[in-house]
Amino acid sequence: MSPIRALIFDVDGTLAETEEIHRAAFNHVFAADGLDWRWDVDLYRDLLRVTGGKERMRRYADMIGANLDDARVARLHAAKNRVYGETVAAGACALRPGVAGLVRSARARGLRLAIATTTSRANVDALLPATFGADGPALFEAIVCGEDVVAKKPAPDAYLLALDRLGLPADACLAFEDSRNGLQSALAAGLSVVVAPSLYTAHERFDGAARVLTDLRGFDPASPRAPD
Ligand code: XBP
Ligand code: MG
Repeated sequence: MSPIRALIFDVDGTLAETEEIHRAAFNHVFAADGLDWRWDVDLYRDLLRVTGGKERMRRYADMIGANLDDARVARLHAAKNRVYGETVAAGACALRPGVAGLVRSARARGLRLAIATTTSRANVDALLPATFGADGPALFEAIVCGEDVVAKKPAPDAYLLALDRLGLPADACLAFEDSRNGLQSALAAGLSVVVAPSLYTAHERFDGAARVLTDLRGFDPASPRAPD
């Protein structure tokens, strides 16, 4: 196995517990747009099997037999992301335990950092400075978002594009994920994957992960696999 040269992070649920903020923002814009939709925690857990906010709304409309045209999906999604961005910028979200330490220590050791997410770029642009500080975006040399790929997770596209932008083979990188969809995406791109399940993914199965951890506190990228 090659030495690890880069760490590639998922965003939602991995860097921070953002999904409750997404859910609240969805519910806010549904009400503001005159829809009587309300996604509670149990329903949202189920809907999170569909990655991407637009795709999630379309799936829900299909589930309940509602007609939601593309223009309305786009409008609701943009409004949801605005509410999400404002909420995150106001300081509503912190990094998960261990993330700041891992990112800073990796940088200090010369490891390169990237992001592979299916969320929208606007959401990443809001989250990184609000959580890491003003230099947050500059910490990551490649940031692949939902708009950058044809197929969202669990397809490998986001990770393959991140590897391409880093110019590194999969066996020189480690992926960090919180969900089964994300794990499958990273595995399909040939990566070793460390999973720290989040609020919405604790019930999922993570077959194939190199490690499944409560959180990233104390994680050493030089020893990604659990001792035998
Ligand atoms: C998680 C997702 C995203 C967010 C919302 O992405 O599935 O869809 O819930 O994002 P990841 P958008 O864990 O890969 O970061 O509404 O911007 O699509
Ligand atoms: Mg995630």
